[in-house]
Amino acid sequence: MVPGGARYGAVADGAVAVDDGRIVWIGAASDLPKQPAELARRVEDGGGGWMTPGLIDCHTHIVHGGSRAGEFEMRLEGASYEEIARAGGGILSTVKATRAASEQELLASAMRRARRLLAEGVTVLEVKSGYGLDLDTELKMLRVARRLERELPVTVRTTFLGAHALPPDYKDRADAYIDFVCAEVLPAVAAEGLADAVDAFCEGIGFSPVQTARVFDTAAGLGLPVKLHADQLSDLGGAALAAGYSALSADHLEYTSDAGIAAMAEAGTVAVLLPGAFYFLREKTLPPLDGFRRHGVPIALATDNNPGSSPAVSLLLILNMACTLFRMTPEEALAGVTRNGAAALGLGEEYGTLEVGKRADFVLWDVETPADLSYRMGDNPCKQVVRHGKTVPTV
Ligand code: DI6
Ligand code: FE
Repeated sequence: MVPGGARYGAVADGAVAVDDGRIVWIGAASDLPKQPAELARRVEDGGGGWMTPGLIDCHTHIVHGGSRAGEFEMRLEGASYEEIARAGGGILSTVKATRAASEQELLASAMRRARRLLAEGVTVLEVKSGYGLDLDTELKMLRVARRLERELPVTVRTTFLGAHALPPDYKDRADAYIDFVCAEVLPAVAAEGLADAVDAFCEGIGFSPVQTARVFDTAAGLGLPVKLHADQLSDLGGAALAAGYSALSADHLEYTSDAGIAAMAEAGTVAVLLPGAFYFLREKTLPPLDGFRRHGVPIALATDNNPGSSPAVSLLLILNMACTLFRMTPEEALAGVTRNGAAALGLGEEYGTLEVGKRADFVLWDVETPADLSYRMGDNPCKQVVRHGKTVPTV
């Protein structure tokens, strides 16, 4: 019996064997057929720490230019997120800064933020485009996202989010912008192999369900899976729309209806909850946790790192917010950034749990119980991070 750990499928005094970057044996050390030194070329002692899978941040906009600290101040003086967006601030101010930034500048700022995540045991990171909204800048953002994987010890999955906001040059011509995304940008992104998935912002201040469906049809034609920013500020039926396209995930979901949840369950679409944005925008409507539980919809958690609604660079803080604000249990929260985070990226076969055959991505923690990961606000008890079988630096 593992103190505080029985509910986590925990193994006391466990051992893991790694070969060629994958887990080849895992279980109680007492079940090993021989002494570790007789079985392996190299043996490492975990020093009594807890081991979890590498953490997965399955929804970020970590590649972006500029800062929105000024907008943060405006909101504290009374302006709402939607008012700022409608006045040309918000997402569009980040679009301006991202267009103006060089690839090198975008890479440097994204690396600075990503390092903070990596220091807390993140080994898989999703990165979206969507602050370019023109062909060149969307491609630039995705190239930077791909470069992140070459510069840092992290697995990156990229998502094309061309339908994130309406660029100023298409003002009052949203359908024409969607035409452009579908006819030119998405095919160019796919031709360069720059996106692993396609996302859209289906919202009053984003795109309608009909426009979203057009983007999804184009993605399907190119063989790319979809995800959706759905039902964040209002219920436009986004969750059901995403499920209709067998989306990997529907994300945010504060306003999702029971019918939307049922459709997600049916399609196997993961619910990605983003408590950082809920907190930062001071939302009042909670995502329907009980509905997801009742229907058996897997729940993932992510930082949503972005300059407007969640400038968070700590996934552990997100675990705390999920427990405190959404009343998730620490066990649900941990599953949200491991097993279910992997599923939200279509990586469930390779990542997210400690199992034979999966990638040897794991973290050793200096904690008494896994609940400490959600409990200790602002702490970072990460002792060691192993990615693909190799210890990686975390600073
Ligand atoms: N929903 C969000 O919370 C982010 N994007 C989206 O579609 C916010 C992006 C921003 O404000 O820059
Ligand atoms: Fe987002």
